[in-house]
Amino acid sequence: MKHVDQVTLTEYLLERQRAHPEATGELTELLNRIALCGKIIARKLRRSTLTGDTGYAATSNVYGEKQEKLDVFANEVFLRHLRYGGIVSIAASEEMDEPKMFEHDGTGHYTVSFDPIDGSSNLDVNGTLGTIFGIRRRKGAGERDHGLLTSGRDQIAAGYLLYGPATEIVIAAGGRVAIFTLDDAGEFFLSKDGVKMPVSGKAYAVNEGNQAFWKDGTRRYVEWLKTPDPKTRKAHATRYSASLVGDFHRILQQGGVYLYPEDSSDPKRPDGKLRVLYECHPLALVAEFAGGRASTGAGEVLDVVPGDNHAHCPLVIGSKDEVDRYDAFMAGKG
Ligand code: FDP
Repeated sequence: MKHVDQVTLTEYLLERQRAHPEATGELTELLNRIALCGKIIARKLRRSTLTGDTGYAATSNVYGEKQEKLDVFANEVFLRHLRYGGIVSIAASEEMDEPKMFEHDGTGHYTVSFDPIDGSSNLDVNGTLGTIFGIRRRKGAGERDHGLLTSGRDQIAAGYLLYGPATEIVIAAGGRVAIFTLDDAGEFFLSKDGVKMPVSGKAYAVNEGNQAFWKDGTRRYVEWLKTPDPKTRKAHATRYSASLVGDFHRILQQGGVYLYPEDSSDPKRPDGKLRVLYECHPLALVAEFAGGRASTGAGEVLDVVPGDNHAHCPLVIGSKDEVDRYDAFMAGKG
């Protein structure tokens, strides 16, 4: 049997903190709170198809999308546990029109952006789900949105929770990516440290039903993914789960590429469906720290500065070789 060091998330974070004598412990506390939110959400999800907690709430979000009851629940869990202790000044979520400014504003050193439930269409069918988060240091109180609307490179940590056969939390911080798995004792234990994404991989994830609305470069690229390599006679395999977190988690460990490109299906949303602050920036940081890449097709996702807190951008994320190749196709060199 493989020997696994039983290192808890807290122990791991405290060890990492020791390498930074100037650290106050607030980031460790904040990451622990996010992990706590994940445990609470996972507990609710486990029995939601029995308890009647699935299905739509009476509300819609800012994008006009009907909110699931569990979207609303998960958003409230985050707000409840980010509120206390004066650590977080602003929390911005895909499910709220405006960021929530906590009352102790002026003392909280961090801003948190999050997507409480990613892959909502999987809620009713017990499919894979996730929660995505990005953490920035708060800028001066006088500044627009306290520094929330900045480049993804300003994130000091980011990551996601995955609710699958096991609940896992993936944290990218200090140039490193680590995965922790929730066990029956209610603790997250380190399962992989220093995660490196393979430089190329054989899986691709995209909603091909949108093909008619794609740019020519995207269409030709996906054709290339499906074309067998003359040496191996193998093409890339389609792996699309309708959960960005679920697809990304596979790609992080086995390589490949996920795309939600710009498409012309909705003139109000030419940059595709995904939101810069809540989905694209955090996962781009995880990808980059693991040696992968995230591109819009015209530049690095981490360099995108969102115009508002619900801005969108195209996302092509995964193994470096596959993302480089996408950029080449978009530049007409594919
Ligand atoms: P969802 O809206 O269901 O939360 O984050 C958005 C997202 O899911 C991704 O998780 C997923 O990959 C994608 O949208 C699914 O969108 P399509 O239904 O358009 O394929």
